[in-house]
Amino acid sequence: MSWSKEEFGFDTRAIHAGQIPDPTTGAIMTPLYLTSTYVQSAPGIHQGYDYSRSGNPTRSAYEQCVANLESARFGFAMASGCVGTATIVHLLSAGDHVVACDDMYGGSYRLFERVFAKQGIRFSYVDLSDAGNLARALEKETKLVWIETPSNPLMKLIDIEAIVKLSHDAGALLAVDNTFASPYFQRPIELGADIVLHSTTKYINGHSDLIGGVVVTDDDAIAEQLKFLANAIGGIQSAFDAYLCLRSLKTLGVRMRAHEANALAVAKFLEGHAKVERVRYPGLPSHPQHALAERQMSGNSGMLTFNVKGDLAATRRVLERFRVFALAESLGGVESLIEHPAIMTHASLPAEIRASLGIGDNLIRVSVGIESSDDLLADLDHALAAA
Ligand code: P1T
Repeated sequence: MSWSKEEFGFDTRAIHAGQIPDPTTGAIMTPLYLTSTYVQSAPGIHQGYDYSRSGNPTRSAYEQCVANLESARFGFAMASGCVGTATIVHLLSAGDHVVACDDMYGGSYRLFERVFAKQGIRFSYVDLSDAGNLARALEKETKLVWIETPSNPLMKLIDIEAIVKLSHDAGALLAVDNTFASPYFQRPIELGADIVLHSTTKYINGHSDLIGGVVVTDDDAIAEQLKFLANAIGGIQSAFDAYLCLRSLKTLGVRMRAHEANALAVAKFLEGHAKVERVRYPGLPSHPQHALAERQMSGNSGMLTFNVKGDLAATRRVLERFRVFALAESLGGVESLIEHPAIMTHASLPAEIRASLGIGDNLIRVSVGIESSDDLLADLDHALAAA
């Protein structure tokens, strides 16, 4: 059964796509195939699987489901978001050029600058929240445009359709890191993007109990190359973690609706708080790109940032006072997390770049979970009193 988006809604596909009752037992849930290899009836004659780096039935079911939710045909489950990013950049060769957005996960920047730049791939970092800046940054050698929208941590949005057009006119592929929105709220491939990346550590798994990534495409030729790279490099996700992600996908819609409702309540509360200087949440009319958010996404996740009125010491006092929010890196889990980008998730960005972007000492990033919203607001109020 194809579980097409024309015929079935997102929540139905999240529960059924890529999955069939086990043919040998009728088990309704996809079994966890803990096997490295598969018995062949004659050399080269097997049932579609020969070695679990190349393919595993649990991983395949999950890859089909997540690709379906991104409105695409091919998914490649990787051991982490970073391996997914690296596998995409391995599509390029020495001498190629990449234009990337200026605000992104610090680990992606580190991978580009400290691993791939050494291998002869050049990167330019540009504020692509103004698509016109892309036209000025494209070069003859530009083979890939890399965007993260909403961006980590500044919640900037990038107009995917505008960037698709400029990238394709220049002969470059567009890859979108869709981690912050999740496929529930944003599907870049429907807007013309070539490749989507997720750190599935975040919303897709949603329970903060594994590290994973997935690369999705609807293009046969790109899929062929990604399949080759996933197997050749071997950064694939374990069957057990693929099983957990497949299980988590079933509640993705339910969780995202709950994250959105809580995040909107938190964003409004913070915007009205005397100790808060600024809130960045695309779901608020005060977000400079609120209109783009409404056009490009069907809603907003649990991610937001705010600036405390005060210096680093005041911000530290706030961060150390939470009781429900946990002070921790990562995001997208059912539990609320809070963190300090300059010291934690974005410490790998050079200080002068952080300063020029606006990742300052009083910036706090919040991943709003799905606890009772009153408890979250009370916790914020209690912590902010220390500012
Ligand atoms: O941690 P890993 O699964 O390898 O994913 C990397 C990654 C890629 N893209 C985005 C947008 C991300 O946020 C991340 C990881 N981010 C964090 C750990 C964080 O706290 O921001």
